[in-house]
Amino acid sequence: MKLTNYIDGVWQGEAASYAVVLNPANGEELAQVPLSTEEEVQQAVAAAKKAQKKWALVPAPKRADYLYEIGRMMKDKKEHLAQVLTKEMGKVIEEARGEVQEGIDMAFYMAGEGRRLIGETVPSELQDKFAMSVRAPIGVVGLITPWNFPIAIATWKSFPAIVAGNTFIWKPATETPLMAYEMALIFEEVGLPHGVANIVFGSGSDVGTALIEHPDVRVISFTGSTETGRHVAELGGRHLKKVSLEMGGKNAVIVLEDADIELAVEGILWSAFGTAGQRCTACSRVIVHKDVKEELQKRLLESMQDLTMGDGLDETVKVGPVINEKALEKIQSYIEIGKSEGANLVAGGHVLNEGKFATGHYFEPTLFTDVAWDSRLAQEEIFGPVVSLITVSSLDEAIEVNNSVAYGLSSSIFSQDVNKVFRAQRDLDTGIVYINAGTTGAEIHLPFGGTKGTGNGHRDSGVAALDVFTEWKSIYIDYSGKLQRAQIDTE
Ligand code: UN1
Repeated sequence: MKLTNYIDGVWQGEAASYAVVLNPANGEELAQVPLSTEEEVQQAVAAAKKAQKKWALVPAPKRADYLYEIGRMMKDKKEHLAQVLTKEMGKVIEEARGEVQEGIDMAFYMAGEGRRLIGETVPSELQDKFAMSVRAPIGVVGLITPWNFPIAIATWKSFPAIVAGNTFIWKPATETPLMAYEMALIFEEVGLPHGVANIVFGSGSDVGTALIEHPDVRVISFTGSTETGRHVAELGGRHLKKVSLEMGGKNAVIVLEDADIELAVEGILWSAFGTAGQRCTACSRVIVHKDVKEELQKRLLESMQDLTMGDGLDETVKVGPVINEKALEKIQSYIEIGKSEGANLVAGGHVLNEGKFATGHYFEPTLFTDVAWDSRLAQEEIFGPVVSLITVSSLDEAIEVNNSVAYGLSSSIFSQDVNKVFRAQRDLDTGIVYINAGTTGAEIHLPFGGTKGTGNGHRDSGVAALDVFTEWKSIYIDYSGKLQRAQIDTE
């Protein structure tokens, strides 16, 4: 199947060049994705700009009605969407269903915002004067989304954007365009007015750059690597764009001496090896108290034996492939780095490429122990199924090690001591903290994002997402019939 861009409600024609989309589980060709140029971006922005004027005049509860319809349709198509998602991204089907559910939840949640979009009324300093602030739409927004959550993250950005009265151009990751194609079909089926939702496929350096540089695109919301995010911020800064960034993580599970070890093992397995470790929230460090290190390590190793690998469409499979060859190479390079730094490789560490694994991109769930907290293995994002066990002697040390990385997305602590967990939630320097759960599984009605190298202060999801896609507008209405002067006519 040859995909086409979706601009102004029209599926466009042939492109000059295409990239091939492969199923990471078996190398099967799924589609060809157009590599668009600046010209297509110009067209899409023009369409979005034209549509936005009208869209902003549609009352917010009516804009929300489209989101209810989109949510219902996603619900009807949930299984189909999950199957396509597993094929193009590789995550196991159970997780793919979960990701689609995240998108459905976002549709209904943001549709509810259509009847709120709450502003503020405050008293004026002056008599017979009324003061209020409203959330105004910003205009045309650009959404750049990653391959690891090709549908959920797109909904985190596009749904608040449209309920608030903006129109958007979405550049999905080149590796996972099929979710965008499926969403465009849904936009079309629910009759979303043309030009409100536009999709332009292509590379970050062409389509992404053109979007960021276009004077009519007022917001860029980006999720992806810290390296690319930095570039987006620099370019966006030059063009005075509002740029919202969600980037990497080096998330840790802390296991204290009084933890429920079985529960901690379950949490670690799910967060470290789910999505083959390719979540920005994935657990890639376990910071364990020395008194329970041996027990935890033993139980982890035993449980890792049960992690069946294979094609994520097989319901019995727990760990699917990673996205592509480049990802395998990167993970492999960290195995070498870990070994050379003196960490102890106790499980996994290999690419699987024989038999049923021959045509896919599979990496064994991997555990290193005796990892130094300041080694590259423990500090850098790997984005694969690799966990580093770091031993500490106290809660204070655990928190310090947790906070030692350049990222600050998610953290978790397993302990039964209420005093310790309350202290930990205060002191862990991450945007998300879990108590007695792994580092993954954020819910869509809470702000999602992180501190330090993970972001630039903005949040996806929750009401906080509306801060990215609205501008505060303060309105003063003087009904005194005379010119009153603030700060001067104070009597
Ligand atoms: C991501 O990894 O980029 O909290 C998003 C979670 C999911 C979202 C992850 N709900 O793990």
